[in-house]
Amino acid sequence: MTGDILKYLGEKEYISGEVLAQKLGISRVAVWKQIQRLKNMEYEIIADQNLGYCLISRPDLLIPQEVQRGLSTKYIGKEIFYFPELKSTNIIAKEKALHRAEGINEGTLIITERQSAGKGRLGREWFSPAGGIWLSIILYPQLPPFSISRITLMTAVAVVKAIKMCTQIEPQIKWPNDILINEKKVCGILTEMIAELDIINWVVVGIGINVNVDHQKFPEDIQANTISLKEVSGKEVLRVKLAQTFLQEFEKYYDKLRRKEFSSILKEWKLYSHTLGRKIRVDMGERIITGEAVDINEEGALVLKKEDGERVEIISGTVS
Ligand code: BT5
Repeated sequence: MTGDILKYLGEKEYISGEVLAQKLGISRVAVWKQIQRLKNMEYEIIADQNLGYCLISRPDLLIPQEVQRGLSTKYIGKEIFYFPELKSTNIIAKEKALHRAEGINEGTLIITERQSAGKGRLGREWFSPAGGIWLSIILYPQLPPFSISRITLMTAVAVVKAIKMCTQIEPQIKWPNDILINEKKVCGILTEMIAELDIINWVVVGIGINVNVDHQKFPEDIQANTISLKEVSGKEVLRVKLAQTFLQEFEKYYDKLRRKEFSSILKEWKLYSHTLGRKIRVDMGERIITGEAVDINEEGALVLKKEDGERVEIISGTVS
């Protein structure tokens, strides 16, 4: 309902309570109540006895009416479930993804202001205080299960592009799912899926970006390796704008992936790579391999050249 009133509330121009009431088909008292509700949501609105109401500024909250305002995507973010706080957007997204038949469509988003139990890979924690972008996207790609690595890689490219477009900062991608600025982690991606032998049932892509977060709020042991966009740019970054830009880029690259144009995405990925050409150590859980990162192949796997010259392809692991 507050979404409806926002359609008519002119930015920096007045509209009378009476006209608003007529347009919405509600009483003037009901209009007043809606205005109070918007003010509680940090919309700055002034009221003048003769002129009516005027919207002065909008909050930088990731609420659906703000994220969807001016969003030019075709299907990513058409449906948004917003929570001021929750455990993990990936948990909710995975529950929702099961309900495709009941109208949960490709591109549905779960967004929150903070997570109390944000998840990283392999059961690791993801710290998600207020000020970041913590969201998950539900996808139903008609692609074989191995494409999951490609989805993570294309998401990383979309994040880098969006950060570049909104802040002029150019981050780097550490294979497979970290975005770094000055060698410190600013964003992580968690891609989860359920698949059958040859087809994916659903994918949930979780993205966490430290936008206006103070990294000193993180536990001491990770402070030295983390950073936020605000800390790099020296000022707050508009989260709504960044989220919209990311969603637009995400849709563009996901469409390319579906059109089987992964090669061109991979080319861009390589431009932003932090990993290629370095001597690295990959922890794969049951074993650790060291060598030089020489390539990312067409399936999104990391190609490592060991000291004895043997080349190995690694599908998932933690690089250091
Ligand atoms: C990741 O895991 O990097 C995936 C993070 C995905 C987070 C998003 S937020 C929205 C969605 N909902 C969720 O519950 N999750 C997703 P991994 O590569 O395993 O890295 C985890 C490690 O990153 C931790 O062990 C910490 O060392 C570090 N870390 C935790 N929180 C961080 C933060 N906010 N910024 C930078 N590094 C962090």
